Amino acid sequence: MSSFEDLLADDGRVEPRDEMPDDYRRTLVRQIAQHAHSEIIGMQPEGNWISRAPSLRRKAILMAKVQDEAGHGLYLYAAAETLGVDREDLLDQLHTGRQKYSSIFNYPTLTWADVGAIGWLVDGAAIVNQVPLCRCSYGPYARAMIRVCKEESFHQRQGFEILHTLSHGTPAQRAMAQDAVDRYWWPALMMFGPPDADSPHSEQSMAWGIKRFSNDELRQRFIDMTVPQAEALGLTLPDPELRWNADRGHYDSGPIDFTELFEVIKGNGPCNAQRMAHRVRAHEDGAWVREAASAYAAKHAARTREGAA
Ligand code: BYC
Repeated sequence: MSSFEDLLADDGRVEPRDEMPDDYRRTLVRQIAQHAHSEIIGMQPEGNWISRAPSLRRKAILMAKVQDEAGHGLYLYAAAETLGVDREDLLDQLHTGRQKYSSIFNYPTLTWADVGAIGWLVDGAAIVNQVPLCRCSYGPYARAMIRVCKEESFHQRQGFEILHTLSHGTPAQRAMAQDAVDRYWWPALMMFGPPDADSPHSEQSMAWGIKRFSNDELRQRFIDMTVPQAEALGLTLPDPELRWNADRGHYDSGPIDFTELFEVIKGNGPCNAQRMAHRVRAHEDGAWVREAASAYAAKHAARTREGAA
């Protein structure tokens, strides 16, 4: 057995300088880069509401959350770089459509309640998916996930609290909360990816300890966790087939329209073009910041060298 296989068999962590198969490295770069891209594209739907948040308190909380997402992108690009790839190159692949980002961020945020639904459902789904990634076999990714999960859990609670306030407010606020949940429920379930039978990467990624559970297992875990929370909110989930199955010890649910997921992944979701155009524009507008930071770093390094001489 190679030392890589020994490490996996012992449930150890693979570190950047360890030997690893090329396909393992490629799979990690693909997943971590997609994850990083999702974090920074994920700033857009909520960023849309910063200037329209209903109070100063809500605005401050939302700004902090969106900044956290930029930070998650940063940890994840840094984790990807330990595998020998360049951040500029990853961003170029995002901007030219050669790398993906999560389908969920291609849906519009039409009302303030959508900010609540994103926090509760989207961050809730993200936590279910990401807690097992804290035990991922690649050390830098696993360690980045620990902090990300702590922050996601705050995000999920703030979304729940927004919806709780709205669902206990006026009839119009309650209707707004219900409408947001109706629109975000199915796309949140699609975040977990295609069903196991149609997931080309799952088997190998699980054998390598990158994924610890399959897409369908995590989706089921999310449904089981969320149904009682919807009851606590006094809101309904838009699936008439949702019911507790005592034999299975899980909630049964209705069929998911995966053709919608595949269409969104292909670029045909409601906001794909808008999200990408905004991202490319933001990157171009930020060129001067990157140039200034590089110039500062070069000066700083030169001064340190002079001081040492
Ligand atoms: N959207 O074989 P599969 C967040 C792709 S950020 C788009 O199951 P895998 C947050 C998949 O990439 C949320 N594409 O793949 C941020 C593959 O395509 P390629 C992001 C999807 O990798 C801000 C193909 O379909 N979280 O939470 O084994 C604010 C076949 O799929 C999707 C992560 O990235 C999708 N939903 O499993 C709030 C977590 N699903 O690469 C919240 C880390 C599948 O062959 N990633 N595809 O062209 C993962 O856990 C896994 O990559 C996935 C997919 C479970 C997503």
